[in-house]
Amino acid sequence: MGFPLGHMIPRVLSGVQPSGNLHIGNYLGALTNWVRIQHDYESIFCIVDLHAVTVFQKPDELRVSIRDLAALFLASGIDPKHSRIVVQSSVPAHAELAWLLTCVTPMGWLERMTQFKAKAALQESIGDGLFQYPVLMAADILLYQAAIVPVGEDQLQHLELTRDIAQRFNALYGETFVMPATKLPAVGARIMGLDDPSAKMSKSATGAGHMVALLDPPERIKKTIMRATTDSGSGVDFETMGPGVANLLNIFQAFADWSNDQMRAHFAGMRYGDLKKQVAEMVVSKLEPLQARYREITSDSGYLDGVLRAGAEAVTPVADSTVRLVKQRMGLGA
Ligand code: AQP
Repeated sequence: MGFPLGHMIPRVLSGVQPSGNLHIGNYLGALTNWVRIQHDYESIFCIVDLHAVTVFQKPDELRVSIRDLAALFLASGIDPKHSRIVVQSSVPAHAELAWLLTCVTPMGWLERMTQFKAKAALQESIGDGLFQYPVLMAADILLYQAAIVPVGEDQLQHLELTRDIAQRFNALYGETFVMPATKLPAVGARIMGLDDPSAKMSKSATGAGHMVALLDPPERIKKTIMRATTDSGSGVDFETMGPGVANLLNIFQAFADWSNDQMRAHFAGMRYGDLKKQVAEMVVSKLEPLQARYREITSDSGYLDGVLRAGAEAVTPVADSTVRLVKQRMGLGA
């Protein structure tokens, strides 16, 4: 299936955790960007289940989430004839490289990670895996010598750390890793919670009106958006608008792919109720076909198995050769 990974053209790597319902933030911040650029590169998209278990996941639910996420990648437009869809835990080299990189990563670097601080604050007991999360992410990227990593804004700090780790390794042991560049989407890099536009939309948030999940039925999507927090104004004013209104406009623009001028011409002065209605209609119209494709894909479990098997088989030789090189550089092995 597809061409063998040969590194003739630069590689793209990105991933999503199967840690809950995928939302429009994940979709606009990551997936649509992946789909847009996938054919310009050798593309690898991971279901990062080893990241998901840095906080407790119910095993039966996790098993289902992994497959659901793979189906959502496909339904969003990832082309399995070209791109590789890989379940992280099915390629052992991810964990092996993560350990080797842990040994060159100062703890102080990890203590500065804002996502660790935010997630740790929500846990009663903090697992070491949560602390090491960014090193595993660095391993995911460096394992495939990825040149481009398309992510949302919340991952910028982790990408910076990945480059620091790669640089440190290269300085200690000689040139080994390609330096990965971050690729943010032009619009939609940070979608905020609909109930609280000061916090990013997040799978693990529990508020009822917080997010629109990709598989939410149309009525629910409309209800969530119609209830979204705005501000004390009544009509869209591009100069003075608060974060809630800006978030709704951002969501519309990212889905519609409109220019700033088009947005201003269309929405300036519009009443908040009408703005919400139009945002809801736009989101529903874009998610309905995705949901139909998702249902089709999940009705054929053999197809999904084949895609995941082909993905793991294609990337394993690349991953293994990087680990071999790293171990050789470090003086490990017989
Ligand atoms: N709100 C967001 N806006 C834009 N992009 C976002 N991403 C996440 N939230 C937003 C991007 O989605 C990709 C996958 O994210 P992830 O599942 O690996 O982890 P996350 O960033 O921690 O996402 P969540 O939704 O907040 O999940 P939980 O609650 O499980 O931690 C990344 O490219 C990310 O930038």
